Amino acid sequence: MSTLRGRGRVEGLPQWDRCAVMGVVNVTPDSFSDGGRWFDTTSAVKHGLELVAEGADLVDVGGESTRPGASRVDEDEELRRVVPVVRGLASEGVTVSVDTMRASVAEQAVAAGAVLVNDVSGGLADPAMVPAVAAIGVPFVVMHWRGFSQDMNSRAVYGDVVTEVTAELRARMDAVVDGGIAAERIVIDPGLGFAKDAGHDLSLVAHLDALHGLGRPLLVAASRKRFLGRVLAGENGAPPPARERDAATAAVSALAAHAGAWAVRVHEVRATADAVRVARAVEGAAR
Ligand code: PMM
Repeated sequence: MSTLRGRGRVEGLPQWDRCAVMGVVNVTPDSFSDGGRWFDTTSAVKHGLELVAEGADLVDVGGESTRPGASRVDEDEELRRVVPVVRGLASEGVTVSVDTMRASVAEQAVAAGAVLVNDVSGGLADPAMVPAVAAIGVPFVVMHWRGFSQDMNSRAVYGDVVTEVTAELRARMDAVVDGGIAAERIVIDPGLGFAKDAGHDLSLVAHLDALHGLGRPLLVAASRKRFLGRVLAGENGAPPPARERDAATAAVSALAAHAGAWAVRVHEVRATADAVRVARAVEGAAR
Protein backbone atom coordinates (compact mmCIF):
# COMPACT_ATOMS: atom_id res chain seq x y z
CA MET A 1 0.00 0.00 0.00
CA SER A 2 1.23 3.48 -0.80
CA THR A 3 -0.51 5.18 2.11
CA LEU A 4 2.57 6.76 3.60
CA ARG A 5 3.09 8.95 0.59
CA GLY A 6 1.99 12.38 1.59
CA ARG A 7 1.37 13.61 5.17
CA GLY A 8 4.69 15.35 6.01
CA ARG A 9 5.53 18.03 8.50
CA VAL A 10 4.54 21.69 8.73
CA GLU A 11 7.15 23.88 10.37
CA GLY A 12 5.68 25.75 13.31
CA LEU A 13 2.93 23.24 14.08
CA PRO A 14 2.80 20.16 16.29
CA GLN A 15 3.48 16.88 14.51
CA TRP A 16 0.71 14.30 14.70
CA ASP A 17 1.36 10.59 14.10
CA ARG A 18 -1.69 10.34 11.84
CA CYS A 19 -3.91 12.54 9.71
CA ALA A 20 -4.84 15.51 11.91
CA VAL A 21 -8.43 16.60 12.55
CA MET A 22 -9.23 20.28 12.08
CA GLY A 23 -12.58 21.19 13.64
CA VAL A 24 -14.52 24.13 12.17
CA VAL A 25 -15.99 27.03 14.12
CA ASN A 26 -17.81 29.41 11.77
CA VAL A 27 -18.62 32.65 13.60
CA THR A 28 -21.04 33.64 10.87
CA PRO A 29 -24.77 34.08 10.49
CA ASP A 30 -24.79 32.46 7.04
CA SER A 31 -22.27 29.63 6.50
CA PHE A 32 -23.99 26.95 4.51
CA SER A 33 -23.98 24.20 7.10
CA ASP A 34 -23.63 25.80 10.52
CA GLY A 35 -24.31 29.51 9.96
CA GLY A 36 -25.77 31.28 12.98
CA ARG A 37 -25.17 28.46 15.43
CA TRP A 38 -22.04 29.85 17.13
CA PHE A 39 -22.46 33.51 16.31
CA ASP A 40 -21.58 34.97 19.70
CA THR A 41 -18.11 34.71 21.25
CA THR A 42 -19.10 32.63 24.26
CA SER A 43 -20.93 29.94 22.31
CA ALA A 44 -18.24 29.89 19.61
CA VAL A 45 -15.47 29.31 22.19
CA LYS A 46 -17.57 26.69 23.94
CA HIS A 47 -18.18 24.93 20.65
CA GLY A 48 -14.45 24.98 19.81
CA LEU A 49 -13.65 23.40 23.18
CA GLU A 50 -16.30 20.74 22.55
CA LEU A 51 -14.66 19.94 19.22
CA VAL A 52 -11.31 19.49 20.99
CA ALA A 53 -12.94 17.22 23.59
CA GLU A 54 -14.33 15.17 20.70
CA GLY A 55 -10.90 14.74 19.16
CA ALA A 56 -10.02 17.85 17.12
CA ASP A 57 -6.27 18.47 16.98
CA LEU A 58 -6.75 22.05 15.86
CA VAL A 59 -9.69 24.41 15.48
CA ASP A 60 -10.25 26.64 12.44
CA VAL A 61 -12.05 29.90 13.28
CA GLY A 62 -13.68 31.87 10.46
CA GLY A 63 -15.85 34.97 10.32
CA GLU A 64 -16.73 35.11 6.65
CA SER A 65 -18.98 32.66 4.82
CA THR A 66 -17.58 31.34 1.54
CA ARG A 67 -20.67 29.41 0.48
CA PRO A 68 -21.44 29.78 -3.24
CA GLY A 69 -23.07 33.13 -3.88
CA ALA A 70 -22.05 34.66 -0.53
CA SER A 71 -21.15 38.34 -0.51
CA ARG A 72 -18.23 39.64 1.52
CA VAL A 73 -18.33 40.68 5.15
CA ASP A 74 -16.66 43.99 6.01
CA GLU A 75 -13.32 44.05 7.75
CA ASP A 76 -14.41 45.48 11.11
CA GLU A 77 -17.18 42.96 11.39
CA GLU A 78 -14.85 40.09 10.52
CA LEU A 79 -12.37 41.24 13.17
CA ARG A 80 -15.16 41.58 15.72
CA ARG A 81 -16.32 38.03 15.04
CA VAL A 82 -12.98 36.26 14.84
CA VAL A 83 -10.41 37.79 17.19
CA PRO A 84 -12.15 37.22 20.57
CA VAL A 85 -12.92 33.61 19.64
CA VAL A 86 -9.30 32.96 18.63
CA ARG A 87 -8.14 34.56 21.88
CA GLY A 88 -10.58 32.54 23.97
CA LEU A 89 -9.57 29.22 22.41
CA ALA A 90 -5.83 29.92 22.35
CA SER A 91 -5.91 30.90 26.03
CA GLU A 92 -7.31 27.44 26.74
CA GLY A 93 -4.32 25.87 25.00
CA VAL A 94 -6.10 25.03 21.73
CA THR A 95 -4.08 25.01 18.49
CA VAL A 96 -6.03 27.60 16.50
CA SER A 97 -6.05 28.41 12.81
CA VAL A 98 -7.77 31.45 11.35
CA ASP A 99 -9.82 31.13 8.18
CA THR A 100 -9.57 34.52 6.49
CA MET A 101 -8.75 36.21 3.19
CA ARG A 102 -7.69 39.46 4.91
CA ALA A 103 -4.15 40.29 6.04
CA SER A 104 -5.42 42.50 8.87
CA VAL A 105 -7.55 39.68 10.27
CA ALA A 106 -4.67 37.21 9.94
CA GLU A 107 -2.32 39.58 11.78
CA GLN A 108 -4.71 40.28 14.62
CA ALA A 109 -5.71 36.64 14.93
CA VAL A 110 -2.06 35.59 15.19
CA ALA A 111 -1.52 38.31 17.80
CA ALA A 112 -4.47 36.76 19.66
CA GLY A 113 -2.89 33.30 19.54
CA ALA A 114 -3.63 31.68 16.14
CA VAL A 115 -0.73 29.60 14.80
CA LEU A 116 -1.90 28.91 11.23
CA VAL A 117 -3.42 31.17 8.57
CA ASN A 118 -5.96 29.41 6.34
CA ASP A 119 -6.65 31.62 3.33
CA VAL A 120 -9.11 30.07 0.86
CA SER A 121 -7.80 32.45 -1.79
CA GLY A 122 -4.17 31.35 -1.29
CA GLY A 123 -3.19 35.00 -0.89
CA LEU A 124 -4.95 36.21 -4.04
CA ALA A 125 -7.81 38.13 -2.42
CA ASP A 126 -5.62 40.56 -0.46
CA PRO A 127 -2.21 41.57 -1.84
CA ALA A 128 -1.09 42.34 1.71
CA MET A 129 -1.66 38.76 2.87
CA VAL A 130 1.53 37.03 1.66
CA PRO A 131 3.88 39.77 2.92
CA ALA A 132 2.04 39.82 6.26
CA VAL A 133 2.24 36.05 6.75
CA ALA A 134 5.88 36.06 5.62
CA ALA A 135 6.68 38.75 8.20
CA ILE A 136 4.86 36.99 11.06
CA GLY A 137 6.39 33.62 10.14
CA VAL A 138 3.37 31.35 10.68
CA PRO A 139 2.29 28.45 8.46
CA PHE A 140 -0.07 29.22 5.57
CA VAL A 141 -2.72 27.17 3.78
CA VAL A 142 -2.67 27.69 0.03
CA MET A 143 -6.04 26.58 -1.31
CA HIS A 144 -6.95 26.26 -4.97
CA TRP A 145 -9.16 29.27 -5.76
CA ARG A 146 -10.34 30.94 -8.93
CA GLY A 147 -12.31 33.88 -7.58
CA PHE A 148 -14.78 35.08 -4.98
CA SER A 149 -17.78 33.00 -3.97
CA GLN A 150 -20.27 35.35 -5.60
CA ASP A 151 -19.55 34.00 -9.08
CA MET A 152 -17.17 31.08 -8.55
CA ASN A 153 -19.54 28.49 -10.01
CA SER A 154 -19.11 30.05 -13.44
CA ARG A 155 -15.37 29.33 -13.18
CA ALA A 156 -15.87 25.57 -12.73
CA VAL A 157 -14.59 24.84 -16.23
CA TYR A 158 -11.76 22.36 -16.69
CA GLY A 159 -10.35 20.09 -19.35
CA ASP A 160 -8.64 17.86 -16.79
CA VAL A 161 -9.46 19.05 -13.29
CA VAL A 162 -6.69 17.12 -11.51
CA THR A 163 -3.95 18.35 -13.85
CA GLU A 164 -5.21 21.93 -13.84
CA VAL A 165 -5.74 22.20 -10.09
CA THR A 166 -2.29 20.71 -9.50
CA ALA A 167 -0.65 23.13 -11.94
CA GLU A 168 -2.51 26.17 -10.56
CA LEU A 169 -1.61 25.18 -7.00
CA ARG A 170 2.03 24.77 -8.01
CA ALA A 171 2.05 28.25 -9.54
CA ARG A 172 0.41 29.68 -6.42
CA MET A 173 2.91 27.93 -4.13
CA ASP A 174 5.78 29.31 -6.16
CA ALA A 175 4.33 32.83 -5.93
CA VAL A 176 3.84 32.51 -2.19
CA VAL A 177 7.42 31.30 -1.70
CA ASP A 178 8.65 34.18 -3.89
CA GLY A 179 6.65 36.43 -1.60
CA GLY A 180 8.71 35.29 1.37
CA ILE A 181 6.72 32.47 3.01
CA ALA A 182 9.03 29.51 3.72
CA ALA A 183 8.12 26.42 1.69
CA GLU A 184 8.33 24.37 4.92
CA ARG A 185 5.39 26.36 6.28
CA ILE A 186 3.03 25.78 3.36
CA VAL A 187 0.01 23.46 3.43
CA ILE A 188 -1.86 22.85 0.16
CA ASP A 189 -5.58 22.25 -0.33
CA PRO A 190 -7.52 21.36 -3.51
CA GLY A 191 -10.41 23.64 -2.47
CA LEU A 192 -13.28 21.19 -2.85
CA GLY A 193 -16.43 23.01 -3.95
CA PHE A 194 -14.61 26.23 -4.89
CA ALA A 195 -15.13 26.77 -8.61
CA LYS A 196 -15.75 23.02 -8.89
CA ASP A 197 -18.82 20.92 -9.51
CA ALA A 198 -19.54 17.56 -7.88
CA GLY A 199 -17.71 15.62 -10.59
CA HIS A 200 -14.62 17.82 -10.20
CA ASP A 201 -14.62 17.30 -6.42
CA LEU A 202 -14.92 13.53 -6.76
CA SER A 203 -12.07 13.42 -9.30
CA LEU A 204 -9.85 15.38 -6.92
CA VAL A 205 -10.67 13.09 -3.99
CA ALA A 206 -9.92 10.12 -6.25
CA HIS A 207 -6.52 11.57 -7.20
CA LEU A 208 -5.13 13.06 -4.01
CA ASP A 209 -1.91 11.25 -4.88
CA ALA A 210 -1.38 13.71 -7.75
CA LEU A 211 -1.36 16.56 -5.25
CA HIS A 212 1.30 14.81 -3.17
CA GLY A 213 3.52 15.47 -6.16
CA LEU A 214 3.62 19.10 -5.00
CA GLY A 215 5.67 17.95 -2.03
CA ARG A 216 3.74 19.71 0.71
CA PRO A 217 1.28 18.46 3.36
CA LEU A 218 -2.29 18.27 2.10
CA LEU A 219 -5.45 19.53 3.79
CA VAL A 220 -8.76 18.09 2.57
CA ALA A 221 -11.99 19.91 3.43
CA ALA A 222 -14.96 17.91 2.18
CA SER A 223 -17.18 18.43 5.19
CA ARG A 224 -20.90 18.56 4.28
CA LYS A 225 -20.14 19.93 0.83
CA ARG A 226 -22.46 19.91 -2.17
CA PHE A 227 -20.73 16.98 -3.88
CA LEU A 228 -21.63 14.80 -0.89
CA GLY A 229 -25.22 16.02 -1.12
CA ARG A 230 -25.18 14.96 -4.77
CA VAL A 231 -23.76 11.52 -3.94
CA LEU A 232 -26.39 10.99 -1.23
CA ALA A 233 -29.36 12.38 -3.17
CA GLY A 234 -32.43 10.17 -3.18
CA GLU A 235 -34.31 9.02 -6.25
CA ASN A 236 -36.02 12.39 -6.58
CA GLY A 237 -32.57 13.99 -6.86
CA ALA A 238 -32.96 16.04 -3.68
CA PRO A 239 -29.75 16.22 -1.62
CA PRO A 240 -30.02 15.73 2.15
CA PRO A 241 -29.52 18.90 4.20
CA ALA A 242 -25.91 19.78 5.07
CA ARG A 243 -26.18 18.51 8.62
CA GLU A 244 -27.17 15.06 7.40
CA ARG A 245 -23.92 14.65 5.50
CA ASP A 246 -21.64 13.89 8.45
CA ALA A 247 -21.39 10.12 7.93
CA ALA A 248 -20.47 10.77 4.30
CA THR A 249 -17.93 13.34 5.50
CA ALA A 250 -16.35 10.76 7.81
CA ALA A 251 -16.11 8.36 4.86
CA VAL A 252 -14.11 10.98 2.93
CA SER A 253 -11.97 11.54 6.04
CA ALA A 254 -11.04 7.85 6.07
CA LEU A 255 -10.29 7.90 2.34
CA ALA A 256 -8.23 11.08 2.62
CA ALA A 257 -6.28 9.84 5.64
CA HIS A 258 -5.60 6.58 3.83
CA ALA A 259 -4.40 8.53 0.79
CA GLY A 260 -1.87 10.40 2.95
CA ALA A 261 -3.65 13.68 3.72
CA TRP A 262 -1.98 15.71 6.47
CA ALA A 263 -5.29 16.93 7.87
CA VAL A 264 -9.03 16.92 7.24
CA ARG A 265 -11.25 19.90 8.07
CA VAL A 266 -14.67 18.97 9.43
CA HIS A 267 -17.68 20.40 11.23
CA GLU A 268 -18.56 17.21 13.13
CA VAL A 269 -15.41 15.87 14.73
CA ARG A 270 -16.26 12.66 16.53
CA ALA A 271 -16.76 10.36 13.54
CA THR A 272 -13.77 11.81 11.69
CA ALA A 273 -11.56 11.36 14.78
CA ASP A 274 -12.49 7.68 14.67
CA ALA A 275 -11.96 7.52 10.91
CA VAL A 276 -8.40 8.85 11.04
CA ARG A 277 -7.56 6.46 13.87
CA VAL A 278 -8.84 3.51 11.86
CA ALA A 279 -6.78 4.71 8.89
CA ARG A 280 -3.68 4.86 11.10
CA ALA A 281 -4.32 1.35 12.43
CA VAL A 282 -4.71 0.02 8.89
CA GLU A 283 -1.46 1.70 7.89
CA GLY A 284 0.28 0.12 10.87
CA ALA A 285 -1.01 -3.31 9.91
CA ALA A 286 0.16 -2.89 6.31
CA ARG A 287 3.80 -2.36 7.25
N1 PMM B 1 -13.97 25.42 2.74
C1 PMM B 1 -14.74 26.29 3.40
C2 PMM B 1 -14.16 27.20 4.30
N2 PMM B 1 -12.84 27.20 4.54
N3 PMM B 1 -10.71 26.28 4.12
C3 PMM B 1 -9.94 25.42 3.46
N4 PMM B 1 -8.60 25.39 3.69
N5 PMM B 1 -10.44 24.54 2.56
C4 PMM B 1 -11.77 24.51 2.26
O1 PMM B 1 -12.18 23.72 1.38
C5 PMM B 1 -12.63 25.42 2.95
C6 PMM B 1 -12.04 26.31 3.89
C7 PMM B 1 -16.21 26.26 3.14
O2 PMM B 1 -17.04 26.68 4.14
P1 PMM B 1 -17.39 25.85 5.49
O3 PMM B 1 -16.60 26.48 6.59
O4 PMM B 1 -18.84 26.01 5.72
O5 PMM B 1 -16.97 24.43 5.29
